[in-house]
Amino acid sequence: MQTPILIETIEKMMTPGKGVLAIDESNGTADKKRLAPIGVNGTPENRRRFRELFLDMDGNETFLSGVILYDETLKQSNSDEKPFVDILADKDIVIGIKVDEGAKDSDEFPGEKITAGIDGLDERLAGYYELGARFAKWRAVITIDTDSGLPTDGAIRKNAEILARYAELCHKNNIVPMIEPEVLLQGSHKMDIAEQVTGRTLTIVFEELDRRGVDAKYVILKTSMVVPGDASGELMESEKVGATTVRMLNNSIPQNIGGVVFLSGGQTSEQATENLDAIADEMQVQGAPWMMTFSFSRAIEMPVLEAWAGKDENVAEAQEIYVDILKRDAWAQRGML
Ligand code: 5MM
Repeated sequence: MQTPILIETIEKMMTPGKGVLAIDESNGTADKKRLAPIGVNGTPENRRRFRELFLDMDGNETFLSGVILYDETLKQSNSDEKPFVDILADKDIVIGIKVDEGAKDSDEFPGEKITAGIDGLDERLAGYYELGARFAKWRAVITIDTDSGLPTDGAIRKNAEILARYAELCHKNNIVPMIEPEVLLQGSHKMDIAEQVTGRTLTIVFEELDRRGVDAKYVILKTSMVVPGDASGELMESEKVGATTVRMLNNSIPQNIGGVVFLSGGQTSEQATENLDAIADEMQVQGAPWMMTFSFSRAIEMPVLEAWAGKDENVAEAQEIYVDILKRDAWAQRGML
């Protein structure tokens, strides 16, 4: 493990006023959740056009410090046959790669999911480093269902053990691990439950990282904000989201963590931006030794994709919307909305 490489990656990724675009949807998610809703067929070429819209736009480097790609995209090019990785390298945007192979239904923990993809990961990481990736992302999924007693500590622990092993392999390959134990916002739980579950999950994840000797200083946490379940009937108030999220993080993560980035989790673009801004404000109020920024997928992509609708003549208008969202997220990252 060469710590100067990891430090350089983290410093670039956590540059104030910039964030990380998560455009790492696996083919199934890209086809069903991104392209189908705008009436576009899921083909390799249409996925390439979707990625081009976001990756090959003049000026996106003003607001993006990094992007997370999917394997297919890492090997694709723009319409002029310039590889996306070269476009990103020219802009000094750090390249990340999703390396998990999806959250699968667990036999051991009914109703819960365990993320697959550890087999052969060491070799895959070495190959991705050669292709230019400097960070890698692994997503575990934690479901809240209080009626069924979910999540169980057993499933959280199992996912945490796997996250720790993945992080260890990343460091071995000089790649910064972006660990993403996503606590889903889907459900009827109130915000206090979301705070408890997210805090418990992060505590267990960092216990397992520590047990494996993974130094949190060289790790980026990708986490959910603390928000009420989408079927809870509880109003989402940005100030409360900011205060609760910062409190939860201060209680659950190591002070020396490399950085914290937030997923949007199904919030609207506006909600995610406002909540990010409230978190930045609250970090000043409560004090927070860690750096944070955004790593949204849906909250950046969906309005842009709707404007694009798969038509070349809509690219300019869609990219105007894109840059506007990035600009607002970059302001929100500094609490300047
Ligand atoms: C939770 O999903 C991650 C963040 O996206 P949102 O901001 O929309 O919540 C995202 O990086 C996710 O991991 C990718 O979209 C890949 O998803 P799949 O379902 O293909 O693993």
